[in-house]
Amino acid sequence: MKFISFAAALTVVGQASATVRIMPFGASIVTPIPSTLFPIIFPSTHNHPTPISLLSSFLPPPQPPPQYQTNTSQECWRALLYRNLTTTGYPNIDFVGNAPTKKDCGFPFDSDHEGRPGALAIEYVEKNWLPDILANARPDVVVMHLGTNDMVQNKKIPDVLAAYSTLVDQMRASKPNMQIIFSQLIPMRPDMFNGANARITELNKAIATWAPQKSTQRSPIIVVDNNSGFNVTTDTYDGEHPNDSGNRKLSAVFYKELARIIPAVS
Ligand SMILES: *[C@@H]1O[C@H](CO)[C@@H](O)[C@H](O)[C@H]1NC(C)=O
Ligand SMILES: *[C@@H]1O[C@H](CO)[C@@H](O)[C@H](O)[C@H]1NC(C)=O
Ligand SMILES: *[C@@H]1O[C@H](CO)[C@@H](O)[C@H](O)[C@H]1NC(C)=O
Ligand SMILES: *[C@@H]1O[C@H](CO)[C@@H](O)[C@H](O)[C@H]1NC(C)=O
Ligand SMILES: CC(=O)N[C@H]1CO[C@H](CO)[C@@H](O)[C@@H]1O
Repeated sequence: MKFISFAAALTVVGQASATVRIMPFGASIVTPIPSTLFPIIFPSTHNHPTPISLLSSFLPPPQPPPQYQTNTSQECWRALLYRNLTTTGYPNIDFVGNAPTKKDCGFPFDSDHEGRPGALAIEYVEKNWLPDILANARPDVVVMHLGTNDMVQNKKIPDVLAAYSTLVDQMRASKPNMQIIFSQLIPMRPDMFNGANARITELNKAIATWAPQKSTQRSPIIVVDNNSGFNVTTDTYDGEHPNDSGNRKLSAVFYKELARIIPAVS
């Protein structure tokens, strides 16, 4: 009997440690622009429509081989998040995604992600990228920060919300109980891109209304606020992309929700 309960306990342990696949999803705030490619393939400033269509022609698969971005002070929130989760009781995670850029943050972490520098939410829908990406990556959880470029390019908020809804539908088609951690957008220096930050603020407000309507019990959309308390002067290196300080903030916000979700889905 003891043996049986031991086996049962093992089974429980086995179930509890089933791998949870987590896809970081977005644009250059999810992965930085590889300096070796910039600006040839990946657009940096988002007001260059031509490079964006050039970028589009590379996506989705077949993918170029990974390009390692080695600046350890830029945008390493995924690395901090991965290390923090795996060392505090959540080792059973696998970051997934098909984007080619890998990041060296000075310590080992799982650099898989779906961050496309310059990408718009609207563009993901127009180009119908996500279904193939999901079919390959097969995430259980999506951690999403996407929409900054839509605001930079002055897209209409209802159109961005419609794109978000389509992306969520595609996620649920891939996995009916997809868990979606949906980040409100970090701020941007107010003088950049014709005052895009004001539009980011509007979009964040719209997200707060849209998300609960689109959320379901089976596939919740959990909105996280990465905007309040984020300082573009001290938390970014260029007015837009997080530096070490900003990375710690993003990581901590995502950590809080993932620490709750991972045990529930594993
Ligand atoms: C890393 O990025 C920061 C911020 O852009 C920059 O100041 C620094 O010079 C870069 N370091 C290297 C080695 O490229
Ligand atoms: C951001 O940090 C700078 C420099 O410390 C400070 O002057 C500014 O007031 C801060 N902004 C916000 C919104 O907290
Ligand atoms: C970025 O983060 C580092 C580390 O927290 C900090 O020392 C630096 O002042 C920040 N600001 C910029 C503009 O790099
Ligand atoms: C790391 O995890 C702890 C909880 O164990 C959390 O309080 C902290 O904010 C996290 N830090 C980062 C950088 O994610
Ligand atoms: C950068 C940061 O941590 N910002 C905020 C994240 O959201 C909470 C509210 O849920 C704020 O208190 C933080 O300041």
